[in-house]
Amino acid sequence: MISKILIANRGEIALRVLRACKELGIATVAVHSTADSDAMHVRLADESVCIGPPPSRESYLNIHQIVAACEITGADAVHPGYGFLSENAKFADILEAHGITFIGPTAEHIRLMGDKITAKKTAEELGIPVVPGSDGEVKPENALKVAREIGFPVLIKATAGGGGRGMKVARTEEDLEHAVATARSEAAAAFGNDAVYMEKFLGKPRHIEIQIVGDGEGNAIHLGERDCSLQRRHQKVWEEANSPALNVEQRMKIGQVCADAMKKMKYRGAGTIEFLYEDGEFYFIEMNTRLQVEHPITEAITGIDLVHEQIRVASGAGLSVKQEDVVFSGHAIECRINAEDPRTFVPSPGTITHFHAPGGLGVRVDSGAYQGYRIPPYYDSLIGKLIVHGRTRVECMMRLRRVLDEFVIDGIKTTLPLFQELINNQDIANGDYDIHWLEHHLAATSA
Ligand code: MV4
Repeated sequence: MISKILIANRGEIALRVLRACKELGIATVAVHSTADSDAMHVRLADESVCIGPPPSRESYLNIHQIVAACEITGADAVHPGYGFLSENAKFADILEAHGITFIGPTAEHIRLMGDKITAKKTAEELGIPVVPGSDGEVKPENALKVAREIGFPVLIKATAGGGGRGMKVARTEEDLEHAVATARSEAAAAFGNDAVYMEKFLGKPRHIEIQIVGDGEGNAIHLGERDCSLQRRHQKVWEEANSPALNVEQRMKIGQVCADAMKKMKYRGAGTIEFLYEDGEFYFIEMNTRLQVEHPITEAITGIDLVHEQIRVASGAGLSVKQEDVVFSGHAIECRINAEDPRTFVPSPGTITHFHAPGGLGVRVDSGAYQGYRIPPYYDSLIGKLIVHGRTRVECMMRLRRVLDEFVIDGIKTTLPLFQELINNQDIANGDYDIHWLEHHLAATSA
């Protein structure tokens, strides 16, 4: 049984994890850089350890400091949150070597899914539909042959990439050589690994991801999908559960395919299987072996606390529910609130002079911000997540409109006005959007 969890993260997710630990009666250790000494999760934790100066590589990414903090406090488990070390297989290995439980998948599964070529091969072997593409790595000498077999346009992707990093489109044979060479050199520079692979380029897909949880012993469940198509430069802005594009049959079918795949690989912990969805077909692109930012909308429609499940599984207690116990109820939308200019998205750090979070039935605000809190300039600009639930999508949108007008954050610029615009847009009201919609909308309305 886990007795003390060190939360190796910051901001809203550190607070979110801390809340789950407290509900389970587990002691909490917060770690923070010198820039985060007055953060909410530090104030609420049972203990806190300063692990370094503001730069992430000297604090939240510093494995030695985090392990030392475990030794000092006697923490017997670490929750990595998302980002930072959450998908760092070496970190998972080092913790296990110190007898500290890593609340997440095995290092082996992190590595398997972190390499996008092995991830895709594994998905295909497990019966998950994938994007048509190369069988493994593509090199300059075989690129043209592979591209002709796939059919243009094609997308070149870095195997060590993910999240949109290191992708190049080739629309014709003339574009191909340059696209492959550029992708390889950028991948080598960004990831220290120049291996690339090729896929059929899908032009107008939605981004739909399936939440799964496994107990590491062959049981696994799915918790439905999230539609994350409203993105800007690969940063998700607005996410929904359910997807407006799916019906119940599609949801259950793709969910079961994913759950069965996770049973076969004896996956442990929470994971997200990412698809592109176009013309009624699902195409696997990546798997994330971590809790995701947008997990609260899945919690809203299922009533299941995903961090509770992660901690239960890590402590060997197994899943708290069986698939037949999972009930999907209603619709939820998450708006990511960033300390950024709502038009230019330029970061806007500074001190919050007024902070009034909205409330009422079906309203959740996950944020570590408070009146007088100073948003540091060193980390990503997410300051909170607004999650709204309704019995239907219409009711959810009505509630979201009211909540956006109630939310007060003064002293810094935030992206709240962007959502007040989106909530009144006809395409959004109709759920009629794909992965390019938001950038096209922003370009069309900024002119
Ligand atoms: C694609 C694609 C089109 N065709 N793969 C971007 C991040 C990573 N999740 C994979 N991504 C894409 N892969 C094929 N074969 C388009 C994207 C893509 C994208 C995907 C999801 C959400 C937003 C996106 C924005 C640009 C490109």
